[in-house]
Amino acid sequence: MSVFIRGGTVVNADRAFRADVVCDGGKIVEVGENLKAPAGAKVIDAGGQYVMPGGIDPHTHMELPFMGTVASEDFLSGTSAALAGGTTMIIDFVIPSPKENLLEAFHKWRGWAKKSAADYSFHVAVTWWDKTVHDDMGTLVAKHGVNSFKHFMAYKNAIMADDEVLVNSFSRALELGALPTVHAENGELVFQLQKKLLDMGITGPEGHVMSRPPEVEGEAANRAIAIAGVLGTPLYIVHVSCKETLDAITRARNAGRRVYGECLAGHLLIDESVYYNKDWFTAAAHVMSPPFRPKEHQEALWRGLQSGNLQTTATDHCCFCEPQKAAGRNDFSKIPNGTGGVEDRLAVLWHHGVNSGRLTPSEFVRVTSTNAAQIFNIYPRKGFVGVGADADVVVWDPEATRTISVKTHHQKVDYNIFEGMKVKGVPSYTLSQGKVVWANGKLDVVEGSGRYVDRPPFPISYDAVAKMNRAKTPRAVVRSAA
Ligand code: URQ
Ligand code: ZN
Ligand code: ZN
Repeated sequence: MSVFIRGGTVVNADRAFRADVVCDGGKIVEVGENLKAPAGAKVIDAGGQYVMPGGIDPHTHMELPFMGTVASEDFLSGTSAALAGGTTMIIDFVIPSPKENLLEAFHKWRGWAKKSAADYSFHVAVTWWDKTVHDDMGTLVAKHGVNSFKHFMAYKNAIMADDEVLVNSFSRALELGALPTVHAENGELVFQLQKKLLDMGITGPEGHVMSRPPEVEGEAANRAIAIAGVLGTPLYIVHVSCKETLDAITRARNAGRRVYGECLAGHLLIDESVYYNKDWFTAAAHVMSPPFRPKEHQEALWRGLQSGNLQTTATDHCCFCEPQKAAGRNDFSKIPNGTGGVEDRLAVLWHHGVNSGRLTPSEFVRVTSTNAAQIFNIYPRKGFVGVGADADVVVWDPEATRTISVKTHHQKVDYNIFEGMKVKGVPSYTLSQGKVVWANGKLDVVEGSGRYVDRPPFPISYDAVAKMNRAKTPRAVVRSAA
């Protein structure tokens, strides 16, 4: 069935303009003024509303096995909640355990994700190194549409990548035309600070934020940027939470480096006071890494989005319910790390970003959808309202209001980090592959309708960089030795 979205204002990253939009066969087939509705089309009246590319959340962890448990949100419930909030695609993570074969892990995660109700893709984490990892990275790029590899610089004795893994994997990514990404926290510092705090008898959630000061993130960000610089690779830093990391990215970008930064809706709006809440679970529910920071970091992150030194927004949606968080009741280092947000990202960013005047509607589209599509090489199929693009569209009512609450959200988790937040601007319709899946406050999704989205590598620019890098290094070394 075709859908005719009439009378709205289309908002893309480059401009906003009045146009009708026709969706048919899962694609956008016509965009223009005063169009005729195709016979039999479902008509949506978008008068006074915005017609935007569906959100892309480049950072989620549905049903992630982590810290001795499994995230409560699965791929069906998580993608459904995303659609209810106007996000039409997620990029999740395959996270092999050390020594686990990357291809086997990839196929395991692909199996879990089959139930998705919206399109999805996967970054693959490199958590160890040997020849098989080198080879499997090549297979994942060549045969399975992976163009980004994640490295956790935190989580010592679990999935932490040391410098040997970082240098080998970044180099391999460069050869493949894939993008290295990092969770930038110095895992050794965290490990030692955790021990020190526990020895001092600090066992509550406040110990979590005390064990991960901003400098712990800044050091890792600077190190990852330096490694990428020596090797000549671009770099994407996930969940930038503090000024130290933003400053490192800004310095690199001002020097002409291709370094990207992602920030979370939570880090833009929630501060570290949550960890000192008298109610243990309320505090523990907010335990995620990097932790929520003192307020001054929030304004810095907003400036980062406004200045273009941060390119994407995400949620790091990784949910654990109270019985799961209770594992750390007497030891904060055992509280499963993760919070939710996939349903609320667009609304909180619109309310605090656009309604506040920090972002224009086009800048909102840029940081919630288009930049992620371009960085991960799926634009203009995704992140664009235009002929030929996937009909992943959100019709946005700027006048409608909502109070965010665990009582009404669709996320499978027993708290909401934005609890009680009143927002103005919510999705009235969400279309996924041209089907209306959210309308009048109701979901109408089909389990398993989501597709795995291949993301091609960027061979051209990286090859050129690699050649330049190889050419430069040997001669320079020979000359200085002479
Ligand atoms: O570190 C991550 O991104 C995963 C394990 C989710 N948990 C978190 O605290 N961010
Ligand atoms: Zn992380
Ligand atoms: Zn994450």
